[in-house]
Amino acid sequence: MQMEQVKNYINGEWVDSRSGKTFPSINPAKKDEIVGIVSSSHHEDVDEAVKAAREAYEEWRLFPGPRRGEILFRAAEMLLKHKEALGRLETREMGKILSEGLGDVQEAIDMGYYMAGEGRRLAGETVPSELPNKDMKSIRVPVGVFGLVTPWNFPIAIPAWKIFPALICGNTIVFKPSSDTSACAAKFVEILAEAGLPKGVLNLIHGAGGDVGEYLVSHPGIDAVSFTGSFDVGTRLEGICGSIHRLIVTEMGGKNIILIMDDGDLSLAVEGALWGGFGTSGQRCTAASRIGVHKKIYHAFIEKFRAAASRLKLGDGLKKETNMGPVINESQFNKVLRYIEIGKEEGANLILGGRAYQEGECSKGYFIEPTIFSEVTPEMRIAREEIFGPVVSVIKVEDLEDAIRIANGTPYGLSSALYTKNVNETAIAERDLDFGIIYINASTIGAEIQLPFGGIKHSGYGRKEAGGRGGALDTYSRWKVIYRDFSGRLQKAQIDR
Ligand code: UN1
Repeated sequence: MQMEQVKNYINGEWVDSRSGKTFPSINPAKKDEIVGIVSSSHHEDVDEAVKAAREAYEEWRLFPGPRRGEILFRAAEMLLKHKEALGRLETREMGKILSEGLGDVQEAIDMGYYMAGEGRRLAGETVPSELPNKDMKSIRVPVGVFGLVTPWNFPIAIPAWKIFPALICGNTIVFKPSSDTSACAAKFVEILAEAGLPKGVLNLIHGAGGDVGEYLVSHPGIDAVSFTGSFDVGTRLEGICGSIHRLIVTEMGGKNIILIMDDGDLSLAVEGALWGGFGTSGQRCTAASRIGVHKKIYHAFIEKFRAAASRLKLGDGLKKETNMGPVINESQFNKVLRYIEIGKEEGANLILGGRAYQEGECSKGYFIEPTIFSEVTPEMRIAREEIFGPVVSVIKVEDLEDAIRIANGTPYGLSSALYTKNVNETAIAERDLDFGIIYINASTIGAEIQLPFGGIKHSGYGRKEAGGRGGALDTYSRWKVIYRDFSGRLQKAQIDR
C-alpha cells in the first residue's frame, strides 16, 4: 500500500515542520499499516501559517465573490473526479467502510457546488430611509483569518463544511485537522490548491490539538475560530476565545435518540436504529446511541434489533462484505470498552456484543463488537454520556410524553428521530424535542448540507454550520451597515419627522 509524505501547506508551499519531526498516521483496521508520515508542527509553524493567511487576506477579501465561486466550483469538479481515491484513503486512514467514505466525499462535493453558487448571492439588504435623499444597506463582509479545527470522523466533509463557506465569504484560513486524519486533510487541501486558490489563502498545519490547536485558537493573528470535536476541548476553546473577545463556533457531542412509538413501522425503525447506531461504528456526533421504545413493542423491537445487529460483519472497510469498520484509535478503543464495563456495572442488560472483536484479520485493528444494552434507565451514565462507539442503549418508554422527557433529559441536544404514523404526535415532537435536528420516520444521521447543521445545550455554541438561512454564511461573514446621505445638509434620524 502507498504511504504518503504528509506535509504542512504554508503560503502555497508544501513544507516540513521547522523541527523536522514527524508522526505516523495509521490504519485503524490494520495497526501495522502506516498510511502517512506526517509533519509534526509546533508554535513556529503556526506563526508562519498565520502570517501567510494574514498577508493573503488583504487581496482575497477584494477578490470578487463570483470568481471565488469559480475556484470552488473547480474544486468540487476535482473532488468528484477523485471521489473514489479519496473515499479509499478515508477508509484506510479512518476505518469507515468505503460506501461511507464515498458518502463523506460526496458531502464535500455538494458543499463545494453549493457554496460556489453563493459567490453570486452574498446578498445583503437595501431598505428605505425615513429621511429623503438618503440610502442605506447592509452588506456581508469577511471576518478575517479563520482558525479551523476539525475532527477525524468526517475527514473531508467537515473540513469542507468550514473551508468552502469561509473561502466564499472572503476569509483566509489556517486549517488544523485531527492528527488521526492528516493524509485526508492534505489531499483535500491539494485539490483546493490545484483548483487555483492564491497562495496563503488556505494554510494547513498538522499536529496535536494540545500543541498546535490551542496555540492557533489563541493566536493574536487570527480573528475567529470554528471547531468541531469533543465537548471538553470545545468548552476549553470557548473559554479561551471568550476571554480575548474572539468569535468561536463549536460543534460538539450528542446523545442522540430514536423514539419508536407503538404505531411506528417496526422494520423501518430497526433499519434506522441499525444505521444510526452502528453506521461509522457509532462515531458520528449524530449517532443514535439511545433508542426509546414504546412499552407495547419493546420486546418485539429488541428481538429484531438484536438479530439484525448480530448479522453485521466487521472488517476492513475496503472489502465489499464489510458492514462496520474499527474505531479510530487506541484511546477511543479503550474508552468505548470502559463504557461497556460501566453499563454492566450500572445493571443494564448486555444483550449483544460487549467485547473487542479479534477474529482473523480483525486482531490487527481496533474492532469492537456491535453492542446493545437493554433495560437501560435514563439516569445511567451509558444513557447520558457520549460514548462515540458502537454501543446502543435501549430504553423503555410509556408514551410520547415520557419519550420526549427522556429524550430531552441529557446535557446534549443535537439530533433526534421519531417513528410514528400519527401526524399529531409528529407535530408535538417537532415542537417539544429540544434538539437542533429532528427526523420523522428516518434515523438521526444523514443531515443534508442545504440546511443549517448544529445542536443546542452541550452540543454546540454559536452559529450554525452548513447551509440555508442562518447557516454557514452567517458564521463566516459579518454584517456591515452603510448609511449614505446625499441631501447635502444635516439630517437627523428620528428627530426630523
Ligand atoms: C458529525 O458527525 O460531526 O448528519 C457530522 C450526519 C452527517 C454529518 C455528521 N451528514 O450524520
